[in-house]
Amino acid sequence: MNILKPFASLASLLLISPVVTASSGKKNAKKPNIVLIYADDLGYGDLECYGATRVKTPHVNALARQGIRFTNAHAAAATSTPSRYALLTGQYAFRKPGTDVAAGNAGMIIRPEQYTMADMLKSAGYTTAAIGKWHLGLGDKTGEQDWNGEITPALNDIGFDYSYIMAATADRVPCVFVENGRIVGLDPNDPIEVSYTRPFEGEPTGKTHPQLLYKQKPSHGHDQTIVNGISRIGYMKGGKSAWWTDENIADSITNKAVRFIEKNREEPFFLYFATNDVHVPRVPHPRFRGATPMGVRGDAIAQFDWCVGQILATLDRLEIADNTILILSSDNGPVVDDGYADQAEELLGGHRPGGPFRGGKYSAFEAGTRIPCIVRWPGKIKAGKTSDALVSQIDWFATLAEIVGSELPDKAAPDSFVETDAWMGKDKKGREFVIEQAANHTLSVISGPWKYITPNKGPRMITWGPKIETGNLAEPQLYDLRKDKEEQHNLADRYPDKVRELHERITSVRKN
Ligand code: NG6
Ligand code: CA
Repeated sequence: MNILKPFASLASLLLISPVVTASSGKKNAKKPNIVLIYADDLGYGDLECYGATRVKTPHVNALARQGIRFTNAHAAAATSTPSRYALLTGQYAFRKPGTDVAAGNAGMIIRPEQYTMADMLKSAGYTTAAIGKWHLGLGDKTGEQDWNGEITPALNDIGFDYSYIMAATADRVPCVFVENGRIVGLDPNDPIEVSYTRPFEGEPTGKTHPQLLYKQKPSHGHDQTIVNGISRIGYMKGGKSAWWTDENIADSITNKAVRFIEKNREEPFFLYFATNDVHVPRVPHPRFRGATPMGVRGDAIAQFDWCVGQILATLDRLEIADNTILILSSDNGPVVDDGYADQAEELLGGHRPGGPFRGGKYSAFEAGTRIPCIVRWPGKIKAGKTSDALVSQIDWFATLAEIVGSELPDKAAPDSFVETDAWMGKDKKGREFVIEQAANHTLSVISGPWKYITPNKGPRMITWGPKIETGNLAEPQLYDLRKDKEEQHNLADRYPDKVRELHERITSVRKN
């Protein structure tokens, strides 16, 4: 593991092949494009190339055949906001208050003065875009955005030249797309209002008008403003011409992504493409309905695979696939019932969204943060590799910085290490340790075969809806993941020294 901060090292310069650009005729190091495909709530076991049999994912499978597929890769946290925060800033979310699952009207969590992955790539000459799910807040202060005008600060203040985003999640208002800080398709005669504190008078909600829920009903929570026959979290009024149609979200964001790639084909670009799939409410386009025997959750995976296929086809068509690093992963582990009665549970039929791992989204157990991760870079990364190296999304920042030869300012991406050798398949071990953050902020650490979960007094099962084991226990937990992937045998009593060592590791990371 290289813990040095990246600089334009010889290694990184060698990674970038010299080409002659048509326009200048000068010899130039043409930097690789970077496309980061980030799924939502997609579990370790949800893809065919990770063992799923009840859903076909041909495009992701192809990607895995052409690149390196990691079996020991981790998101920094078991929910979206902290995980994305860590990915884009290279700083653990537990260092920053206010990084828990954000409301749809949360103020921007990454502040303009922070140095993000997008800033880093922009300063290295990239044109940058964020398309899809955002969930890291917008505007200066929670609840004080100007939804009818320009929302500022927005993504252009943290390094993204272009953005086309959902403010939070599909189950949270406002249910609109925001393009470069402005709601798309808003009619000035029907201004939009958003609140997370009080309902708007006269506006039906899932609670007051359950008969209006013709598309999906909540199983827990999600009983506020109704959009498209589905009730959501939060209240919204007006702005009807701008409301999205859930069935079209995948198409809308994929079209924008394809257009961004087409437009920037000549110069290096960075595309952060964060899908809504497979988060709730799962409402795949009708052409994916019935694609799997698993109902909407399976069909949403098929739809996700289609999105991946569109991106791959675009890169091929424009003949830039060879000079594009494509990274595919998920923000946290899977959940089956996350608040809508969509039959995901009834139709699983033996499918294990978390693969062999225990727990799920929100959880300190492995399925919470052990996620699929594939990196493809034709000609640089050997095709068809599988790696057990311990890797984490927290390192993508520093790794990409090294690859593009970008020098990081002081204090930027403080928790991010260079993992280029693991990506290239040369380093088979990976990180010394990986820190995982559960929804209740319980920290765990993996080091070699060991996984340690810090003691905490929370309940064993989530109490507010999803049927997921939290991983909480008042005593320390120590598992040997090499022999006991499923975290069944707590060895803490047998190896007190290991427990102490790993606990200290967490304490020292926290302090630094
Ligand atoms: C929970 C929501 C869940 C999901 C999650 C965030 C309820 C009852 N449940 O609070 O549906 O939105 O937050 O998911 O409101 S995440 O993947 O964006 O982190
Ligand atoms: Ca998520």
